[in-house]
Amino acid sequence: MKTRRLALILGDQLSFNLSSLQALDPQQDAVLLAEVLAEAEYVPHHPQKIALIFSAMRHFAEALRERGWRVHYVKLDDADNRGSLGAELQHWTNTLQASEVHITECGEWRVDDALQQVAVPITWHVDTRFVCARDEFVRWADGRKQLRMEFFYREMRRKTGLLLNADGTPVGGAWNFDAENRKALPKQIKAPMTARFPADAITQEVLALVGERFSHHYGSLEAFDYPVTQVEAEGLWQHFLESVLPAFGDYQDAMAIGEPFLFHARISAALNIGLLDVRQLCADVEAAYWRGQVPLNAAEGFIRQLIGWREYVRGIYWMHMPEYATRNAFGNTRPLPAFYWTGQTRMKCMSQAIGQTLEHAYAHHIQRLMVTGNFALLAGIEPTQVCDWYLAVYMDAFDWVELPNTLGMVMHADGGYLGSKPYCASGQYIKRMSNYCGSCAYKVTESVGEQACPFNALYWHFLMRHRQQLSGNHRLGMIYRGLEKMTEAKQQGLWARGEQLLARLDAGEML
Ligand code: DLZ
Ligand code: SF4
Repeated sequence: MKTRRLALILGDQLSFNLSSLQALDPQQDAVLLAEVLAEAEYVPHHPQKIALIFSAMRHFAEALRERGWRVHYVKLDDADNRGSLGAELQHWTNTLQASEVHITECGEWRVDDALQQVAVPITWHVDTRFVCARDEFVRWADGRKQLRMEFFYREMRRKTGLLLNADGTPVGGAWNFDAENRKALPKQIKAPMTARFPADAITQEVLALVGERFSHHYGSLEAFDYPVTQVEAEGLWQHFLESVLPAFGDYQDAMAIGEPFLFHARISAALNIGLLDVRQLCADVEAAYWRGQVPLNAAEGFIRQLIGWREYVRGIYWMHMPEYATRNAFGNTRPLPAFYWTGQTRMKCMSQAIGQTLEHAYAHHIQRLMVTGNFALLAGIEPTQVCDWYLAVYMDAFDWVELPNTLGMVMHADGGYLGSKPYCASGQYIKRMSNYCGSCAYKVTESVGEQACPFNALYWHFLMRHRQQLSGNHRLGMIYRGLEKMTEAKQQGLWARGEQLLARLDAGEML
């Protein structure tokens, strides 16, 4: 039978309610999914990330078949695999003599651009899995000189009705309870067990394939235990809701040696590839709050990440790509240190954050922002190299979410467009939020000298070298006043130690 219409479903579009699927008819139309080398290799993705995407794609294809769809599935090791999404789309459109091609808008500008080059007419569908459509965000941003997440978030709260009183005011009398989310982990508190999902036959086959083909990428496959179907992802989510969420609000910024997950949900990868639905997650968290199972700071903080920050960065991404990716407000040129790929550094915080990243393709928000990200910011690493690293090593990293977070929030390379101040911090912050410093080779209480924590001098060096750009920022005013009050000798000492550390990085030395 001749195919009337063909839907191409990408590796991060594994949702049964996907808009392109809804436009088609399982009785007559067909679906295409393709594992291709171009997508697996354009950055050296962590093997667990490739395994997750391939396994979830294969499970999704099976589930579609069970629902009566005609599915054409291209495996990476098929003899005639054409290597790229564009080439597969062209081939299958011709072979099936498809009269129309339907695609839900891509998550990545690069993929969107590549598919636009294919000589087939494409009907694009809005990605309704997001609360805020791309054009709706542009309308919201239009005419605003500076965008702020907080105002966008309030719009989204009003739009969804989440955590609102009957009169439209926010529950608890405030929109945002961020100040209550900053507790360090007390010694006696243990992180709950994480939910693990053993590999079935499909996942085992994928793990073997990925192990064989991508062993040259950094990161290990061994600990792969991630949900690969909607049902499993729902299991991970329910585990979080019941056992973890109540403490999430208090300890979401905390870090501890040997504790890669703490009170984090670990659902971001499942959510970003479409196995979970953002509206459902928010509804569940709100219901848990109304039932009295979770405190307001935990519920609000969680919902803010989903309908606030997550949608906000996506809006910014699509409004400013591809130009956004080239921004480099500090003019950084330093290459990414080799230890980002190996974790071999004497800085305990960095070796812990990078080590668990290699083991699990996961680190939580504060590890990414205030440890590996903070170091890259202070050390003046070239932003695109930092972005490519984050995109490669994290299981949940897709360009629309990773790029604004890394380039804008971590590196402040957009000059403060996305966030109002750079998230620069000395070792003191890491000491407060973790137990890393106690067993570090460096002394967090010292800023100069061989034993001194590198974050300390690099922090002041960063502030000194960008004084012109940053001293007018009112959120850094107090810090710059502190700097002015230091003696000339102290400033010179910090500068010299900073220069020494940067020279070591330039010489390829391990810190
Ligand atoms: C990240 C990724 C990988 C590793 N492999 C594939 C693939 O084989 N096929 C596919 O359709 N998508 C893959 N992806 C996701 C895309 O690279 C891209 O990041 C998303 O589709 C966002 O547009
Ligand atoms: Fe990190 Fe400095 Fe603490 Fe060591 S002393 S763990 S380098 S913050």
